[in-house]
Amino acid sequence: MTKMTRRQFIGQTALAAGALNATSLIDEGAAAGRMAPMMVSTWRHGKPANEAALEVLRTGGSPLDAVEQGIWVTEADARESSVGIGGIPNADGAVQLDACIMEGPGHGAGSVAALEDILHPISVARRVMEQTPHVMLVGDGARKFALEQGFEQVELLTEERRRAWLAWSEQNAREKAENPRFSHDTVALLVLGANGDLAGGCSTSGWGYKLPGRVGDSPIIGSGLYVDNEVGAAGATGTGENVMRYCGSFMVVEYMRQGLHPRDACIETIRRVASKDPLGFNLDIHFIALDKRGRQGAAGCRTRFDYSVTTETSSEVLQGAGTELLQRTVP
Ligand code: SD4
Repeated sequence: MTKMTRRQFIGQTALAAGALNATSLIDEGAAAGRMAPMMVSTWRHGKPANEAALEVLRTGGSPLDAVEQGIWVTEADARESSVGIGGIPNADGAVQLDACIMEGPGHGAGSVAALEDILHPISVARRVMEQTPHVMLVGDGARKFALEQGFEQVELLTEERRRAWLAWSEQNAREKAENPRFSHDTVALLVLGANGDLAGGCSTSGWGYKLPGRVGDSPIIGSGLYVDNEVGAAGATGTGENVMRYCGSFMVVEYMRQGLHPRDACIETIRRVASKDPLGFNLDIHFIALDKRGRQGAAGCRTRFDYSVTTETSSEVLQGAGTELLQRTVP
């Protein structure tokens, strides 16, 4: 029997992952080159964000507008414990938000981190990109900038989260260590416009009860998000510390540049990181990717990684490649 090359193996894993999505018409459409506009986002709750983004495109908005306004939906949903209002606070009981936005044409990027009191950090990130010579503002500086830009001050800590935080803060150090509060709702949203331009955004409240001032991967360009209009876009969710040490989203885009299908680019990124990291496949990292041709894919370190894909003709929650596929030995 002839030995499979690495590339052939990757092709096979793509087929296997494709089988997981057998009910989806999305990949078939992409093969026929008919899938722009397309929205891809993390998790099941990305679907309403995708649908809002599609509506923005339909009414003449740009991919960047679609990203921003799509993410508004998740940021404004107090039930989501990892994004915007209703996010789990830090160890001091303050909700600190991280977000970034990036557009393919011109490589504009804006970002905010550890931002308090503002409902839509994604919009503040866009203002940083459009109104300042900088890429990133953090903490009090970001908050001051947002207020100067006319953003309203909002109480982001809901009563439910305040009570949960109080109960958490009364635990002793050992109990806290045994019950880390990490939640999985970060929204990353990638948009391919009908004109072929890409944009992306990412927004989160991050690690629940994190140390005050802790910043994860989500607002870091190249880690939680990366967009290259020549190639594609990628976004991440999961334990930020394990993404930002490897520039995860940038790596996914670079694999797409080398010709990999978006799903294989996500798989290869996780495999490469796992091969270097002491945590191996226990990294808890997940990626979504969308290329310039309207092909999409996702992979994550868990048996199920749900992500959402929306086009003009369908809006679905799909399953990215999971650990079973990632752990198959590469010959
Ligand atoms: C972080 N990556 O702050 C974010 C959290 C996350 O799903 O994605 N949760 O590390």
